[in-house]
Amino acid sequence: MAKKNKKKATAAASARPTPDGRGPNQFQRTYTILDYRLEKPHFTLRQVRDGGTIRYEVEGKLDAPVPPIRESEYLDKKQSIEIYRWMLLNRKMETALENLYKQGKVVGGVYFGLGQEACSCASAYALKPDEWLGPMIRNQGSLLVRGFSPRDIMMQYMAKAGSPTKGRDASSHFGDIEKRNVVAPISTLGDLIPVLAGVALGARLQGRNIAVMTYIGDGGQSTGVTYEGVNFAAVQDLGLVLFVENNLWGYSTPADMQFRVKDLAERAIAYGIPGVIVDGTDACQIYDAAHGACERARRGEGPTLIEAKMMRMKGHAIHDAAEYVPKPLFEYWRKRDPIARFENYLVSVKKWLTPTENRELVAGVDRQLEADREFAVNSPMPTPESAAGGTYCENGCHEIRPKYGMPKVRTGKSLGLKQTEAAVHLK
Ligand SMILES: Cc1ncc(C[n+]2csc(CCOP(=O)(O)OP(=O)(O)O)c2C)c(N)n1
Ligand SMILES: [Mg+2]
Repeated sequence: MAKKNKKKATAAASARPTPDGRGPNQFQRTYTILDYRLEKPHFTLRQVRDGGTIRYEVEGKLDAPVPPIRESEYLDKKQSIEIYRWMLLNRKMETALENLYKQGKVVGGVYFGLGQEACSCASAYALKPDEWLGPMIRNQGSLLVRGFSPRDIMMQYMAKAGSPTKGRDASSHFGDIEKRNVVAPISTLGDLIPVLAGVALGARLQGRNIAVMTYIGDGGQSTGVTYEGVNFAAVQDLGLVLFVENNLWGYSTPADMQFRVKDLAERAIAYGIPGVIVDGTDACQIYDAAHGACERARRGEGPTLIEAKMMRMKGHAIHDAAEYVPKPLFEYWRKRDPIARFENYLVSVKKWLTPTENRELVAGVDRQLEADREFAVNSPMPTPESAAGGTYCENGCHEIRPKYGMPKVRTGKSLGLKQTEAAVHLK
């Protein structure tokens, strides 16, 4: 008997792949990461110590030709033009905010999503109105898509009485749980992920599978709560659509010094969920990946992790001139500007917009922004006495009702799950 076992063990051992990789490979595991990109940028960032100073150098193929926009499997002409308009509004609103800051009208800092407009706008565009979004600071475009106006965001940065937080916060910490289904950004990186997973669980308990979308950066994805949140969503098959925005920098630390995996989408393998890579400067790729992930969420099949590769084209916030970023890296990504490329796609490739229609569209965005800027600048600051109100309600006049109420589902039947699975899902 012992002899027989020994033989088996030897057979198993000899079946292992040999270190040179030529041995039998039935133990070899292979996983697929869907990669939508038409270009795979290849460069590395190195930290160089130069006497007492530290700088970064970029090495790689920086003169590669700019790839075309990948045709969407889902977006039609009208939808594509709408996304393009959101992206323009996003960019031009941030330019207006920068000017307001320089005029001393902004209280606090300003954060920009320059170069990331396609990621913010085309992702949020894939959600249905009754689904949920949890944006981060660079996703001001997502806020616009969900129904906040540029004047809301401008008033917020100027801490005006009419701003979403009525002047109590001068940054991005606002949402709307009543109408727009937007969870306010949480500064502690990663914390939005379990919150959004919880929103999906809440909907599940009402008998519905919905898509919930949030974002995390290349720096923030290393936090423990990111792991906990995604893992929870994975085991419960919750419809979390997580965009990992790999913009190559977390503050002044390059992505190459943040993690050891080649692509952050590989993290999905360890969670046991699908991982997708997209070019974060291509609105069609962003939308298609988001749409696929949302549909999967709606079918109750669980979360998806989408890594969007792009570049933070400004510093961390307005105070940061990003001088540590090697200039050739900016030049490389400037050629991949998401708006210029999408404009070229719509006007020259698809011919969905004539040059005149495009000019009119851009002028319309400018007009809207000018009106909103005027409104925001001329709107009043909060009165000092208002600071004492609105935080705690003592009269019972601000009852916050749960949006979904008590659980309606006791089994997962309505979700098409087997009873045994239902028990797990509703635990
Ligand atoms: C848990 C946690 N650690 C540190 C910070 C401070 N912090 C705020 S933004 C930031 C950099 C984030 O980089 P990344 O996640 O790549 O996002 P990006 O700013 O590039 O969009 C850091 C370290 C924080 N807010 N939360
Ligand atoms: Mg980053």
